[in-house]
Amino acid sequence: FKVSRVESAPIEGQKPGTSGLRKKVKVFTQPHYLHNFVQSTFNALSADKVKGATLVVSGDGRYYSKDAIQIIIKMAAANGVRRVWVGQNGLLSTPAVSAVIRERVGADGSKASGAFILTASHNPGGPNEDFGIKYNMENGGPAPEGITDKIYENTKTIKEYLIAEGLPDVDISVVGVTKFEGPEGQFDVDVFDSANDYVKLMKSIFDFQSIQKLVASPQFSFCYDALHGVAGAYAKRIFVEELGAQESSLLNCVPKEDFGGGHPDPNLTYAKELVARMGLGKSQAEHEPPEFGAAADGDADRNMVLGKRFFVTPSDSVAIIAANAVQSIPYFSSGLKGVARSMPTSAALDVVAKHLNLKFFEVPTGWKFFGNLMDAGMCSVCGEESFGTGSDHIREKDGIWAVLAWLSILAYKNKENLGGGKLVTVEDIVRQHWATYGRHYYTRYDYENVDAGAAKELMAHLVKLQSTLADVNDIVKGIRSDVSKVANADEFEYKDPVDGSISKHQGVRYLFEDGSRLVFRLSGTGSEGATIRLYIEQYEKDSSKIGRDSQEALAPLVDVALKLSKMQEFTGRSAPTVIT
Ligand code: VG1
Ligand code: CO
Repeated sequence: FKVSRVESAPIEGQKPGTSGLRKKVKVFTQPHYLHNFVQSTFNALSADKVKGATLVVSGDGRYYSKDAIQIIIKMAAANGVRRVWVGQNGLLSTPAVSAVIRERVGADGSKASGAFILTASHNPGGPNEDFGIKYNMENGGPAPEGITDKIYENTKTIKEYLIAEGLPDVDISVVGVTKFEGPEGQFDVDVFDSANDYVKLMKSIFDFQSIQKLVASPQFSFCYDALHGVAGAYAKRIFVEELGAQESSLLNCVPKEDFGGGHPDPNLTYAKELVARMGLGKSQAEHEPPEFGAAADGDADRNMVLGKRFFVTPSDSVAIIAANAVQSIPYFSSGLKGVARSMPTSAALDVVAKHLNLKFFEVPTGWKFFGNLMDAGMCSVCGEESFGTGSDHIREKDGIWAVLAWLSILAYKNKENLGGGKLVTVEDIVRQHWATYGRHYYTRYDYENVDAGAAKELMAHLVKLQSTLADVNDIVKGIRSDVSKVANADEFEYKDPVDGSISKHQGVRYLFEDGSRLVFRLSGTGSEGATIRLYIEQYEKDSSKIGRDSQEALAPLVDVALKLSKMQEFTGRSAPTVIT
């Protein structure tokens, strides 16, 4: 092939958000749009991460992925990349990409130095929906802000991009290496099995035998919903072939370009089929629900964990995993180095950290902030309220890992029971946790696709209000007398303890005297308009009060949050789009 230099010009709006660049497919398929972003990324990396390097390119299989992969292969070749690794059919979950960067060794001894991940995660897919791309670094984690800022700057000044001419499309449905000759020498495309490296890693972390015993027990039953995302490519291998679950326990496990027309977001609103099966829907399930259910998002880095007729909040989930990891999961048997959560995630993890005397960190929203802590050996388990849980085995959150962690805890707690005793259920584990550590009532209200100007005004109003605590308390008192006083309010700012970098404006917080919190922030993953997120939390230590319905328990705080922010006044919305 030859290298062709194509003249181009900046296109507006290519700023990567919380997790890469996400836009409608129609935006991505404009002339030069993807090309500009990819070239801007190459130009933001140091030369040794491009020339002669090995790159991974794959994603959640959504619409436009296959075309994008061929474009990126040709641009990589033209920019002097030595090899591109592609998961079969272009499929690799986000956690699997992270594992491949960190673990995979090519037949010739090569190691990858980075990856383009093609996903818009939990956003819908298809010709009229979303596409996305993000770059991950040599440690397997998302590019830090220093790099994403540089990429964005490059998109504003780009004049040309490089692409290989005369390089045919590579058949990515067949495993094997295809070799090409370019002006700078050989260029290989290596198509490999999407699941092997990941499955091997999971087997090195968990005790698969003890999980097998749980799964085989007649007292236990299991259900997993991939929402037609890429998790399906792993679920069959791990849950059915390795752990012995029945094939009928897999729902929507065939990856589809449009996720079957659904919203691949594992929460109580969008994972409808699973929710009904678990006996949590409005209509009662026809059969006795399974003991354990879980779902993943499009790129399989998120997870929702359910028990029979029981929802585990993601904030509780990470706290419970942290509290039980050392006994239940071989990878952690020598102890946890520390734990971390994102700022809006509930303080359930904080309480565990305190009890177990663990290092604890609170970082801004988005997985990239956990990476530095893990690289420095300061954090083993971390999580977000947005259905993200993970550990330092990779540098992304990991949906299937979280399910295996829960199965490990269940297997451990039921070691003595599987012969015929009464099963310790998911609900038992959560209630026991609340009894020990107290309960953090928690909910998140999302207002999606709000007018961007209105959302900015609402945030500006909250930032301004936050600076005069006395006024805030006058307003709060006027709204509800049964809510405690605001003790502190601020805009969250984070100083990375490893590299000293500072991230500002990460959300407005109102912290109450009794430990309750209201947090407001704007989403950085949407593709249209703005999404306002409101996070509401209340801590209850009194064991006689930990069994309430969470929406009911939080009603007074919700009332305060909506009035304090003038939500309806600014947005015109009388109700959120989604409550989780
Ligand atoms: C959301 C979540 C955040 C998560 C991010 C990426 O970001 O709130 O916790 O890390 O999505 O997850 P935002 O900026 O929209 O609130 V994923 O599975 O979309 O990569
Ligand atoms: Co995701």
